Amino acid sequence: MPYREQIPIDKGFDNTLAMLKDGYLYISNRRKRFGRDMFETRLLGGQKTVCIAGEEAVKIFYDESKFKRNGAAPKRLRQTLFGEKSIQTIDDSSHKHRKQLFLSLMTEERLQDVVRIFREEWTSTLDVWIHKEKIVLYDEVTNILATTACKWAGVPLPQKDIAIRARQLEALFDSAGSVGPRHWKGRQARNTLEMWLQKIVEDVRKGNLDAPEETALHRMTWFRDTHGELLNPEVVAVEILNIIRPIVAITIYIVFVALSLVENPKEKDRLSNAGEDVYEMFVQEVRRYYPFFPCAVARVREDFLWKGHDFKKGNLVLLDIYGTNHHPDIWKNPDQFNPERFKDRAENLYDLIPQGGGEYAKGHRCPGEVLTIEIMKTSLNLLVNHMDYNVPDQNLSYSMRRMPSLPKSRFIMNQVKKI
Ligand code: HEM
Ligand code: MYR
Repeated sequence: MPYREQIPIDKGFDNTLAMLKDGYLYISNRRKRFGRDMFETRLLGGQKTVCIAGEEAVKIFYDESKFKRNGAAPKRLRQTLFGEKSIQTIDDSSHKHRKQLFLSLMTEERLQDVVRIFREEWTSTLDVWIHKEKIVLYDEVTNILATTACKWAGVPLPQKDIAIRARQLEALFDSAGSVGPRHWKGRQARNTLEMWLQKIVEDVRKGNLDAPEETALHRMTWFRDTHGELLNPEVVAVEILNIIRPIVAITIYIVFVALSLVENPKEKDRLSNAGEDVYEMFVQEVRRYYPFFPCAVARVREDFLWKGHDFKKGNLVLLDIYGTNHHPDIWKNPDQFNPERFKDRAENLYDLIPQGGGEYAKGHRCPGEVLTIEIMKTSLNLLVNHMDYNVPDQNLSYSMRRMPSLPKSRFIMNQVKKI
């Protein structure tokens, strides 16, 4: 007889409110209480859900024969963060085929392009910052990234629209983990942005707008699915947003980079004019340490037994991203910020998972991970070596309940100078 047991249960008909209340720590708090990396709960309308964490859990979660994504993401996420019929919600051959489209945009050359555009935008904005009494880094970098993302993707964005589009793109990720007005703002922003991009896709198809061959706009507009058909303009718009929106979301990581320099002043000295590897270690630790994506969600494809638990077809499973990045079996002193932990660390697809785990082409791991790391390294270099600034008194604390989290003051700087 294979070994079976009843895993701990977080009691209640629907614990969605408790999840929103505990935020990033919902799964970790219960794992600690139960002394197990796996427990059962009821979420999202009382659906039976198994929460899992740790390296072994990442391996099973990214085993495609065991889990699927279609029908897993709740409607409120599709209406804000993901969009309908997006890559996050498909499986098997159509997923792999579409994943190649995303990965084909991330060539060495194209990554250099995005970094170059970003650096140019930051540098010209710095000329404006030096004349301002103070700036809010989160808002400024959101605008810089919206401009960068549209330029890189081939999407026309007139100067007068930058601030408006940047706020709408921000609303897509800012609304995903919230209820009430903040959530509604995201849904509205999605409708507006999808309509804007659909029109652009139709213009490209009619020959009224030129999209350079290497851009996401061109590639996605002319991409053919596994049946050889072009995607509907609505789906193209959804997937272009899957490029532009997360590039804008890097603003959160950049603010956490700035915060980490305040919280760890000694690190700043070590970074000034240090080598590429030191920058890489630093941003890896920022991605591990600070809260961003709380968990990933999938559904059981067919019944299977794992570590004594019967996973039943259709059950929801949440992989604890934040908790795995702080798991004591993987990370020594997980709650200390220490970039040195990445020195000579062997690459592992299943332990550092701020942007998902497993292999890029086979599963749902984030195709924008290298781009994110490169943009973060560039920002760190700009903050440390190319500008000087003062961080006045402000509330830099960040909540473990707000998803996505970010410092309350959104990082105010004054006396900004170029160096
Ligand atoms: C998927 C995080 C930036 C494009 C994901 C996943 C996570 C994630 C956790 C889901 C993994 C899973 O479901 O198993 C992040 C974070 C980012 C970021 C924290 C920092 C801002 C980016 C960037 C791009 C991007 C810059 C593109 C330029 C995508 C796409 C998917 C995805 C298209 C869906 C992949 C699939 O379903 O196969 N990301 N990401 N992300 N990300 Fe990112
Ligand atoms: C992006 O894809 O735009 C990048 C990251 C956005 C993170 C937003 C996090 C908010 C909470 C989402 C809950 C996910 C539960 C499955």
